[in-house]
Amino acid sequence: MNRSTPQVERVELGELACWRVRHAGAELLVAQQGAQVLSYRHDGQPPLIWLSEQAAYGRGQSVRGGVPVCWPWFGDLARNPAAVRDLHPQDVPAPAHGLVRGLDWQLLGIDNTEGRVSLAFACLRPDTDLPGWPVGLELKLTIALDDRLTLDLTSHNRGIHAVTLSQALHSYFAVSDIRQVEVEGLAGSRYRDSLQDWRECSQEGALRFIGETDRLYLDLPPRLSILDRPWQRRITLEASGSRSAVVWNPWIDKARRLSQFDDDAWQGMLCIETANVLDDVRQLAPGQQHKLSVSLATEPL
Ligand code: TA6
Repeated sequence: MNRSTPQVERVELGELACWRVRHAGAELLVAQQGAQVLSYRHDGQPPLIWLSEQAAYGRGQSVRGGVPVCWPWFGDLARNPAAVRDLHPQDVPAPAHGLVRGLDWQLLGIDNTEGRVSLAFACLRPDTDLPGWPVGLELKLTIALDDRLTLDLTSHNRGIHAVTLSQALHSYFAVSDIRQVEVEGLAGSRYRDSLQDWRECSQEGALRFIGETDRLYLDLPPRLSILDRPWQRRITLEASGSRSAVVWNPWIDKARRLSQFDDDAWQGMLCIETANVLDDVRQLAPGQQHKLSVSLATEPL
């Protein structure tokens, strides 16, 4: 196979139209629904992006794993700042992680130049009124593969009112054993612990895992990494347009309650979600844009 010429092919997984990209010894799989990265791996190595073995490829539901897009709010709307909550009608149920991860997105184009393949998607506000989608707010995701994988999530306020967003690129990473990895770059940052009634805590040193973990970190540097000694690698995340991230592992009990998730799958995955949450939510004035980006790579130890 010619390693320099990227290959892009359309494939069907269950009910979902997907795009498989092969380039420079790496393979990327993206579902058009939700513009969801499903998997990303380099030949001969364990995957970077984790995909559940119980994944269901059905219309209207997010696939467990990959990088679901959480927008125009992250998580439980009720736990968001008032400026984000106020965008959504009180009397309308608000799905977890917003409105777009199970919607059909439109492929705007595939660009294949200079050793970089990028797929651009747009999520258009459905004709059927979708309460909670701020009028005039447009959403695009560009997914680019060269020696790393870069996701750019751009919100553009073409409306006449200011809009405040919380959002996340909900990235699931594959790890050898959650009990033997650590997250670097969080030291000294404050975080809200959703498992301790959202109280504010401070991170001492690198983060290691001894149980269910569900934390929203704030005031972060651009670079975080997952140090995985058993797999002799470090996964790096370079963020821009973001000073916050969510770190999540369900551990044993919650794993049993999750859809599309083997009871023991908690051992081999870790979510680090590049975000704009809590103090880091973003207000867009009319005409303004905001780009939330993350670039993923792996380095040998
Ligand atoms: O990002 C962490 C989190 O909010 C967890 O609390 C857990 O609910 C996870 O997202 C998965 O959510 P989902 O709706 O995809 O099952």
